[in-house]
Amino acid sequence: MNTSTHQAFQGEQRDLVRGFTPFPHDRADEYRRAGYWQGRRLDDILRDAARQWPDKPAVIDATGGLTFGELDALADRVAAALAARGIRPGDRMLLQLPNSKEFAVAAFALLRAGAVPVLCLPGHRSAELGHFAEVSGAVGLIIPDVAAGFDYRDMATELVEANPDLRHVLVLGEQGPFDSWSDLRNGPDTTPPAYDVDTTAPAVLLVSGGTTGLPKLIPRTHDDYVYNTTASAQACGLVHDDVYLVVLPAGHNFPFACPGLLGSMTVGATTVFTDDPSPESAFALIDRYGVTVTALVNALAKLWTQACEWEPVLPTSLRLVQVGGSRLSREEARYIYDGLTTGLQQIFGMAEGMLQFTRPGDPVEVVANTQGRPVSPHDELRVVDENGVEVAPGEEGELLVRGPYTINGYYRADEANARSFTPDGFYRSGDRVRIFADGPRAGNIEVVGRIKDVIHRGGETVSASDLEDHLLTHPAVYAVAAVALPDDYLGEKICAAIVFRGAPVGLADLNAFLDERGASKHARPDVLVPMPSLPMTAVGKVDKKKVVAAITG
Ligand code: OOB
Repeated sequence: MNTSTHQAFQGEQRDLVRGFTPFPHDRADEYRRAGYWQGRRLDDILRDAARQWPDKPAVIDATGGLTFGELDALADRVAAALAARGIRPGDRMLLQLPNSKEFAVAAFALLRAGAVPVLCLPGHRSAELGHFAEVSGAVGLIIPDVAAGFDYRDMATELVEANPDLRHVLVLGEQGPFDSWSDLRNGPDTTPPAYDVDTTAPAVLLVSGGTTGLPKLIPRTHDDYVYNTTASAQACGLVHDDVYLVVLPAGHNFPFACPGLLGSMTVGATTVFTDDPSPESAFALIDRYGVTVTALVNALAKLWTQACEWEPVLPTSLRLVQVGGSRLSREEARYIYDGLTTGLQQIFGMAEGMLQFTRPGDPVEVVANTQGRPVSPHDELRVVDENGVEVAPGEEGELLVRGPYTINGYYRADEANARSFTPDGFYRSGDRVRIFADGPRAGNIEVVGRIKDVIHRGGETVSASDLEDHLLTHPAVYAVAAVALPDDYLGEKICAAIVFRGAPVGLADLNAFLDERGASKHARPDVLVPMPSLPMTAVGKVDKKKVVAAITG
């Protein structure tokens, strides 16, 4: 590389770290000394897998498969083509492909080129993508032509008009007015230009999972994310012969790296992709490839459990089903454990970093009643009251976290950072939890709800998750969201949006049931709205904003 090109590359990489909060030096040193941070690039996970198991299938989808050797060579080839088009190390690129092996090719090609993928979900639309492009300063995007009836090229046209910095639009399928992904993929084999990588700088930008406002960007560094994947793979006891199924959107942290696609690679396990989460289709795939591990959100885990009652082909090869992303009541956990698999593993995770897992082999008491314990011995957890003071062991409070793979700030978001991080670098999760201090669950966490998920009814503050838990014990209630509706007299009134298993139950009967259970007198729904299903976020969590919008019109 000549000197002026080298300087240009350095410049791009400097721009990447603008608005990025690095780990403080003392903690970084500690994580290196502990052996967690190894100075490895994220795409070295693939490089190393290709060296060790070149002929083992790495990724499979409906159109075929690629071995680790093939995927590695393809990542190089596409990376060289990206570089030839002017995509520089440090550049950000929005990646929004459906679940497919092309997602893996694109993610690794970008990483190989030194570019930073912004991992969007297929359900994101121009409002989110425009926001990600603007905040990240992305130079382009990679999209499918049409998926699930939505034309991503139309959205790209709109985005490019509003944001001329998006110079590279690559389309998988019919390219329309843009460039063709296949041209890059099917070009000649070449080696991408070499460059230095600072493994303490961001490798990928994840998007935050909140349902309030637009998602924030979450910078995950090479060092922390490599550790995230290897530690997750270890906590799941993932082995070479496992077969992992990506059924949640592949760009979400959970199926991408907890342990997901990346963690599977660290042990040479094969990853199968599907963009059809229906039990009928997924069970057939699980059977065909002998899938042993997968990651689900609650709603999907319950749907699969229900389907076990009638599907002719059952997912018997599964040894571990990770369930996480939102609260799972004890009844729901037990339902999944009994009906789908005793290999249930509860995961409490966040794109911001910290992960808590129950472990294979844990007693059912722990698996069904807790959300597990930290993945790293160096995860630091604090449970605090509303004044930020630590509560007594076993008491409820807000969870603050810090550790070897938890971010120290959102990307280019000073205001949010001032709110979301303590001066000593703890992330305020907004989750209300307790950590069991004694008994058979000692050391494990329970997520009680979101700090702000409360309904202010008259002078009372009612916890939505409390009420949801009570209602979920009713045999006719399949799913529920307790939400606040505006009320002239009370300020807010309590609404229960309920999906019933069969015929709906009336409000008076439900309230009599709550009386019988001894639920707090204040936590009684004022309004009951039966729904065929609850509206979901892009990854499949109940979206309460949309529930309220659906009810209030
Ligand atoms: C995962 O990540 P995100 O970033 O989409 O969402 C994080 C938030 C958490 O702060 C918490 O509020 C909620 O989702 N959450 C749970 C939960 N797991 C996540 N709430 C209750 N119980 C659980 N088990 O959702 C995510 C990331 C990696 C692995 C798994 C999930």
